[in-house]
Amino acid sequence: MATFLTACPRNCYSTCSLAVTVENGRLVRVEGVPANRATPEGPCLKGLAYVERSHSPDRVVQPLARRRDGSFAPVGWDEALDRIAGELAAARAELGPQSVLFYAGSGSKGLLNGCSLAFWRLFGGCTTTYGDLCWPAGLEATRLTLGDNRHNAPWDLEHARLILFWGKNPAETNVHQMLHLDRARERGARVVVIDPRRTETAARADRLLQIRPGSDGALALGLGHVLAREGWIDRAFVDAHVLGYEAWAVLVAAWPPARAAAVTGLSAEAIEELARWLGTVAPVTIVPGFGMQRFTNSGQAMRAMLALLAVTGQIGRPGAGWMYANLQTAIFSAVKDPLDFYPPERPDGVVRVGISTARLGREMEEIADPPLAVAWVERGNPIPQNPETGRVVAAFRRLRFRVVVDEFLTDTAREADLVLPAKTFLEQSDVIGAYWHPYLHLRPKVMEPPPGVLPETEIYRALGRRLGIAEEALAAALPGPDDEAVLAWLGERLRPHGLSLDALREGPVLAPGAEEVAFADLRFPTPSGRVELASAEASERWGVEELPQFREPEEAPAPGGRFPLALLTPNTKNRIHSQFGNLAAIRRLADPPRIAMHPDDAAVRGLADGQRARLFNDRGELLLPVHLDWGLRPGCVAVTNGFWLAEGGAVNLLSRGRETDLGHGAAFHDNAVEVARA
Ligand SMILES: Nc1nc2c(c(=O)[nH]1)N[C@H]1C(S)=C(S)[C@@H](COP(=O)(O)OP(=O)(O)OC[C@H]3O[C@@H](n4cnc5c(=O)[nH]c(N)nc54)[C@H](O)[C@@H]3O)O[C@H]1N2
Ligand SMILES: Nc1nc2c(c(=O)[nH]1)N[C@H]1C(S)=C(S)[C@@H](COP(=O)(O)OP(=O)(O)OC[C@H]3O[C@@H](n4cnc5c(=O)[nH]c(N)nc54)[C@H](O)[C@@H]3O)O[C@H]1N2
Ligand SMILES: [Mo]
Repeated sequence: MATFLTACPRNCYSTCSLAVTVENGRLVRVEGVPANRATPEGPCLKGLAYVERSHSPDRVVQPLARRRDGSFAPVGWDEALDRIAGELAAARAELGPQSVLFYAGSGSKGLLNGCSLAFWRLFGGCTTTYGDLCWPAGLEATRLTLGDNRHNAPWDLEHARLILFWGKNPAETNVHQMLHLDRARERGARVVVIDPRRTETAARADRLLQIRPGSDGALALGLGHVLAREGWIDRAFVDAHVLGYEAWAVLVAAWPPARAAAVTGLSAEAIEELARWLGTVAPVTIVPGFGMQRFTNSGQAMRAMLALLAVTGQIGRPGAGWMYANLQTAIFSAVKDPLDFYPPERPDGVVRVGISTARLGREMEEIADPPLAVAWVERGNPIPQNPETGRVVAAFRRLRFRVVVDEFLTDTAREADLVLPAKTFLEQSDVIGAYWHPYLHLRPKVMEPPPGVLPETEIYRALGRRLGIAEEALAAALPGPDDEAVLAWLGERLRPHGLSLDALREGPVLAPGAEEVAFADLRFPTPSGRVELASAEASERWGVEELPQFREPEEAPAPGGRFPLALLTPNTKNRIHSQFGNLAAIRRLADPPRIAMHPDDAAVRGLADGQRARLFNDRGELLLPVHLDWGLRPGCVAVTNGFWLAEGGAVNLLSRGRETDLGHGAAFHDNAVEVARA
């Protein structure tokens, strides 16, 4: 029996440090690591469920080939790789390497993930996606305003006296933040939640503002109006560090609380009160979530929200600031690389960064010169998770050949011609960062994968050999096969940053230069060196107004229209998107897919609690039981995302493939629907 320090690599704020105990090659225990000041209390239920997940009988542990009837049969590695190499070589010969789509999702963090694209370059190139499903509207809004995505340490929240959870539900999506929230409350902090749903987080708040979805920009402008009207402005900060204050003041002058109230569905009194708190309580931390930036107007909304902290001088101080994304650990540039989010600004003729991930299905079908023939998917489950599931399925079906590398037979894997098994985070060493706390982690190999499972790096090596790629080229792109070689490869990448594997073996390590208080030096790496309320870059790059004007979301539901309800598809406690829901430990405790509705909305449609109903729009429909929820804003319905098509709950059958105004994100919540008796 041995215990190892590691970290959870899921795409989650918390990125918990974990102590995992292995006995006879099996994971038997998962515990917390108090040395991580952000996640001292240990794993959530999903983290504990790794005990089941790592050895689940449902894991894919050998290559599987799809039969004509849609079922899968095991095949040997030689046969699988020969077939894949044959299909890849044929597509390359006939149409060129860019007829191969390389699609990578957010299923697992790690430095080794970068090896995949290195392989596809050796293949001669490929087509890949730009943008991101998760957070780019907010990232870009923050970058345009502050110059960089950094924030105060998670535990610094304890110093805040006013905390706004604006479209974020940490009680489910960042459970460790609740500890810091509780400590802040013990010190007397006031807490406000802005969310159309009465979330678990709202239970810990002094106020809940149940805003109309997609109208946060208008709320921010209304709050700004009151701050300016009352003179609750930090003049010294504004004069020294803010660009565009005068123009912003003109903009907010047109947004008295009555106007903001009419647009947001909140009362003018509530807006006045929150503005008074923002103007007279300090320090203030705004914790905007990713959920509220999934609209076609959210980049501008985020800029309007961030302006509230700039004009009140609540940046660069303990307990203050904008806690959106903390990329202090992104030292290997994985997320800072514009290729992740932007279209080919640096076309190199090898990798065609040519498909918007938000419009995956449509653009897979439409892309030409060359068109796509083959798809390779790893770490992602785009069929249920990308917008417009129907189009994504159709696009995959049109291809000649599909390969999916995954731990489980997901919806996307079920569409593949060949499914290759994936390792788990316990089966290959790697190094990971985080996007909330500032720690880097070594994630050591703590057990052998099941016989028949190869890590992606070894899959690529075997495939490369079959494709005739030179051994030296493969050795330059991939670490060696055994754990010592992987560790040496990781060590080489740590060294230039003054980090060592030995230090990381001892526990979580703060990123070099990690700041407890971000922007404490009041240097903002924007074009002007100031916090930019007016941004020329915003309009040049994205075609939006220089100031964060408010526009309605493209698909705002119209009362009395065909689709009068707004569909929210947030995340939920016991899954990470489409992961974990297949485990027995989770199924025992988590809700099945269901349509949360306000009882008044259900009553006018003749729907009772538990009754099966049809949730639909022009793009698709789901048949699910109704769950009456007095905590939901009327006019909204909610189904958590991440359920599989195979379980009848894939919410993206209803969403449209469309981008956010900034950053090439996916406007999942810009989605009008109706519910009727089934
Ligand atoms: N347990 C768990 N944790 C997770 C994840 C998970 O799947 N499960 N996923 C991880 C990832 S990748 C992400 S992106 C984050 C996401 O976690 P969060 O940042 O919390 O984002 P969401 O859950 O998408 O949405 C948060 C809230 O936004 C609200 N919301 C929706 N529309 C609006 C709006 O127009 N205005 C306002 N003010 N609020 C709105 C929703 O009702 C929801 O309660 O969580 C991470 N952590
Ligand atoms: N309607 C709606 N849709 C949404 C959202 C929403 O709020 N509403 N949220 C969006 C957001 S924020 C996100 S981040 C995306 C998430 O969507 P995806 O990035 O597709 O992530 P997951 O659903 O977590 O699926 C990841 C897959 O990777 C597999 N995997 C895990 N580890 C490994 C590994 O080491 N190797 C390989 N090869 N595979 C591995 C898992 O088994 C899983 O099948 O969903 C988006 N979709
Ligand atoms: Mo995400």
